[in-house]
Amino acid sequence: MTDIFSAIQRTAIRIKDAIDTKDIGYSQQENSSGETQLQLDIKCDMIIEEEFSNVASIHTIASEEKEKELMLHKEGRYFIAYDPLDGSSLIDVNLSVGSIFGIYENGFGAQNMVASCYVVFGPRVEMVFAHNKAKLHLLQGTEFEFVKEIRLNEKGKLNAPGGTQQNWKPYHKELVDSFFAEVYRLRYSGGMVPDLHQILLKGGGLFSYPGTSDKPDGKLRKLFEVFPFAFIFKTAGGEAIDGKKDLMELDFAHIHDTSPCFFGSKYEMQRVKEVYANN
Ligand code: FDP
Ligand code: ZN
Repeated sequence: MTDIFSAIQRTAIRIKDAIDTKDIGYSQQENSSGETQLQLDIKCDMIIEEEFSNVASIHTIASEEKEKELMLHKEGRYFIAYDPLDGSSLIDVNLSVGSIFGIYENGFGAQNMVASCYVVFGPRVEMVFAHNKAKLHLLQGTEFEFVKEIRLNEKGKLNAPGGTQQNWKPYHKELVDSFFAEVYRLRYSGGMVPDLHQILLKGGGLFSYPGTSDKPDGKLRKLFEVFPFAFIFKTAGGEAIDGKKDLMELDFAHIHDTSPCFFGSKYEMQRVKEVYANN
């Protein structure tokens, strides 16, 4: 796995450079979810594909920006699903974005996940890699230095509610409001990576992206976004559910499938389960 960890570090340094220097205009292409790709989305996808092509232990990759999976090395064991530039719609306003990597063994699927990683491109570049523990690293020059292990508290103070409020179910609105009534603070940038990174580093809270009337299965993608963060939250002592079930127990049918998702510390997840159990 060290070779994969090193390859991700190289991609992070190259993506950081691309964010700093490349044109951010729209391309003429759409990705599999029907979103118009930025030239930068395509560039970052290419960087990751290039770096992973040099790692013999990687069997197959699947990218949020590619329609289909791509086999790289027949003899490899690992299957990596990645979102090259999550939150790329925030690039033009200079908010933080990220890359997400789910590392699976012998095939994609939550049950096969063995490690997970994301990189946040903010004022500084940070990386969280979860295997047995969730560990924070900071880019200093050309090296990632270990900073600390991430552990969530039992209860947090932040509330990050995703999705269009008009399309929320009434009980979901009550759930979100119940945390504000307990003086949780609103924190939502619209970038999954920085929004979840904030909850992880501030000790806990709730990030929710529910099923809505227009998107019953939510927006966030299982293989590239939901499973990788579920693995990290669980490794850090938190929980990750779809409302009722542990996200890591979900199946997937297609690589671009989505799921409603809730991430946080134990206290908030207990409330989510209570509310969703009755609905
Ligand atoms: P984006 O479309 O900008 O890539 O990946 C999906 C995502 O961003 C997440 O990063 C983010 O959490 C979510 O969409 C935000 O969606 P809403 O605008 O519907 O809140
Ligand atoms: Zn994304």
